[in-house]
Amino acid sequence: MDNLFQPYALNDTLTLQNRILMAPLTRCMADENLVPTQAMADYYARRADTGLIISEATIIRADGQGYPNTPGLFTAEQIQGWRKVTDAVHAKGGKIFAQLWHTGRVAHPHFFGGEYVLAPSAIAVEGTVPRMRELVYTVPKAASHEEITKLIEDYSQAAANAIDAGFDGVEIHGANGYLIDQFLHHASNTRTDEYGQTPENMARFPLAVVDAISNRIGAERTALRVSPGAYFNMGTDARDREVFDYFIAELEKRELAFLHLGIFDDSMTFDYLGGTGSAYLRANYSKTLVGVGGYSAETGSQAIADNKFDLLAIGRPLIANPDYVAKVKAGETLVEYSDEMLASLI
Ligand code: FNR
Ligand code: 8K6
Repeated sequence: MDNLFQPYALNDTLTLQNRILMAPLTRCMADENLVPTQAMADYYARRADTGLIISEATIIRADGQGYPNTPGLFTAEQIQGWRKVTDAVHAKGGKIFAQLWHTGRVAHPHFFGGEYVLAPSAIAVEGTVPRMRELVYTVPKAASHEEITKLIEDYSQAAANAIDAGFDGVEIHGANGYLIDQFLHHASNTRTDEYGQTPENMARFPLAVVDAISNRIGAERTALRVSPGAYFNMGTDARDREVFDYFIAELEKRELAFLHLGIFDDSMTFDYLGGTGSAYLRANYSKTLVGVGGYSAETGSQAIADNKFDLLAIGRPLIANPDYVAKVKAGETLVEYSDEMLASLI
């Protein structure tokens, strides 16, 4: 597993101390103003020996909220709260990116006291908010051109706020059926204007967000997570393939810090992608790719050796083992993850 412990240069600006990334993990532990707490700073600092921490998804503005107590990056208090986190991680020699999030139609007016949520099209996601079963998802409002322009500005501002808060960069959350992903799939985007119907149109908003943030903070500090396979908060549609073919080809032209697959289990295959999410991205994108989803250090190291991706993100095992990197290095037995562990930050 030596390959996991080699440093990795993302670009001229950022070199990671090893190839194990902490995957973004929503914990719903921010305070009532969506400000990160001292307990969160301690939690992230305990994981500073990973090559890069990607923060839990962090909302860019109030109407992006879809779950209780998810942190934000849009008030001065939230920026200060994150400053405590980034300082604690840096003091221990780590690096940390903020994952920037707007849940789109997976938001709920309950959380921000609004009248409606925004999405590409007025198509509701089925079901109810997890662990808040009384909250049924609402039919979203299809975002107007003005609202789309404002969303792009707010993503860019949140990225600037992340840099103010001391983050080393940002990962745009373009995965898992949230706002950006909603533009990229036919099941959630039926627009007939320049944001819908064709691959070029459906990729327009996601690329505008990528470019606005890259221009604001530098492409070398900007990363993106994508889910070419529809599997979470999203229906499947074989036409999505050509949307992602176009989108990924456009990303290939940009010098992003990395591209990260969004998936819970990378052994899942998608007919229209012709295999797994990581194999599809590897075949269509030549730059730094982060793999994730059900890997152990052993299987992840093997996947890197087999050139399936360059960096390995670890999620649930890092919830169960704050000292994951040290334990793997020393060959110690890991504590197994269980969902009950989500109740507290260890
Ligand atoms: C996640 N995942 C996730 N993904 C993301 O992009 N942003 C997020 O905030 C979260 N939050 C989150 C919370 C919890 C409790 C879990 C279990 C997962 C997905 C995560 O980053 C990762 O892709 C999966 O957990 C698969 O990796 P592991 O856990 O098999 O290593
Ligand atoms: C409240 C947190 C919300 C953010 C993400 C929650 C993650 C939940 C943990 C596991 C859920 C697994 C769902 C996998 C979907 C695959 C469907 C085929």
